[in-house]
Amino acid sequence: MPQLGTEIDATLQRAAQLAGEYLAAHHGHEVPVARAVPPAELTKRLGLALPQQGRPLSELITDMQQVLEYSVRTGHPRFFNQLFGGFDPAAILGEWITALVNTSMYTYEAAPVATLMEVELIRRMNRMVGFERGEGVFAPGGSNSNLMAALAARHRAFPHAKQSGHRADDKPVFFLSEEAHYSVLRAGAIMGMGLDAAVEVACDPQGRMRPDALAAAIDRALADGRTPFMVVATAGSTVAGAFDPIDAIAEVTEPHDIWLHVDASLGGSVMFSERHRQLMRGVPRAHSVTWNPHKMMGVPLSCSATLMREPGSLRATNAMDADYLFHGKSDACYDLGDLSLQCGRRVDAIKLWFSWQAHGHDGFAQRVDHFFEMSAAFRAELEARDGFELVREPQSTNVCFRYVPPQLRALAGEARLEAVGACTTRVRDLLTQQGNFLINYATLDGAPAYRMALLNAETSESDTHALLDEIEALSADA
Ligand code: ABU
Repeated sequence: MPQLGTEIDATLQRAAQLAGEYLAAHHGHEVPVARAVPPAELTKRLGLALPQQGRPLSELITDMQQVLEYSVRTGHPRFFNQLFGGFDPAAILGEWITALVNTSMYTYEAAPVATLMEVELIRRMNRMVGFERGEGVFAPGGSNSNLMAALAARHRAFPHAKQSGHRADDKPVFFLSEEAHYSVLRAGAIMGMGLDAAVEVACDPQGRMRPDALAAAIDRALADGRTPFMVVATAGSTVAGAFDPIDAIAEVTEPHDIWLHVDASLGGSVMFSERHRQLMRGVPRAHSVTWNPHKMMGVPLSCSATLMREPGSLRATNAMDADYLFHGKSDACYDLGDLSLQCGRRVDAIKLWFSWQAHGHDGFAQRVDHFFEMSAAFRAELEARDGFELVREPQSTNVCFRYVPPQLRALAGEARLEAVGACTTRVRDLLTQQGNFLINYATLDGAPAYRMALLNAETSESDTHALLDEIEALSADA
């Protein structure tokens, strides 16, 4: 056993020092974003075998150094690959405290402080989306929150399903845009109604669900004897960052009394911004919202709020009243376990609470505005350079584009699209091998396009210009 106050102190102090050096190194661009080492080679270098006998705590500092060396530096200013990036010292402090107090979110008695923090955060986030009486919990990610919303929607339409499953005449059907996150589709499979229960609705050229196409799809489903029970609007789509028109969609769903869920995993944070919250106009008309503080708010993964307009929805859907845990008082509003899909549930509230204390509402608003400004500046830079083409008119923090190098500019039509798409994936592979930038791509309108995610507060304009310089250089031979 390590001696309290000696080995633990010394090891944690050394770990804190290394953490500081780690963050400073990528902040100063002294290190690559990632080292692209194939799995077999990395396995060899890491020496992953598990020992029979334990090792001294102080020795694990070497292991920590290895983890830091070979992990992708998602806090690096040139990490653009996912819908998160950067680092937040206050949230990291909260995460460290979370591990230190190590508890589970099912009962107030096991997690009094974290429960009260979660209740306060959920209350605030609910108010921000216009759910004055709402309820909610944190979930392990946006996919899980979307599933919870789908289960609540299903429970409202088919309450018998919880006890006895679906009946032959239920014929459930739900609707999502063709650019919605795959977790929404998958919810149909998980709920046992199958992927065929999902209808993908056409989008406009910016990637927003078309309300007229939704209305037509609902009419067709009703004519076929199916029961529409949920429409999922997306606020900040995964690839294009598009915001579906929630108000117009609610105009379609309300006459049919269909549950409206808003997957605002990416976009929920626009509610901080006076300038940009209009993108979510109509959200108080939704029944549920998914909102990920681990995206635009920069809180470490995972942190996803599942918000419900009507109190009681989650408990009615998920409660099992396990006596051994809740002791007959599972309706106590501070025992959150019966609201969630998990039993043991990690604490995600503390890191967000700490981050909110450090930034305040106004700090988050500035952060969101800053990302939108970076996105506008990046768009302008693409326009100013020869050969760069926007694939979608950006609506938020994602900018999707292709680069047409001089040698491909004479091509036209399908041949051009195919050649430029192939060049995009080759150059992206080269960028990943080099490790100085990490940027993702996705197929849009028939060919791969770069997806620039501007969600990293460490990134400066010179980082984004350096990326474009590198794409130009690598495309010359690709
Ligand atoms: N779960 C959606 C986010 C995926 C991404 O970071 O690209």
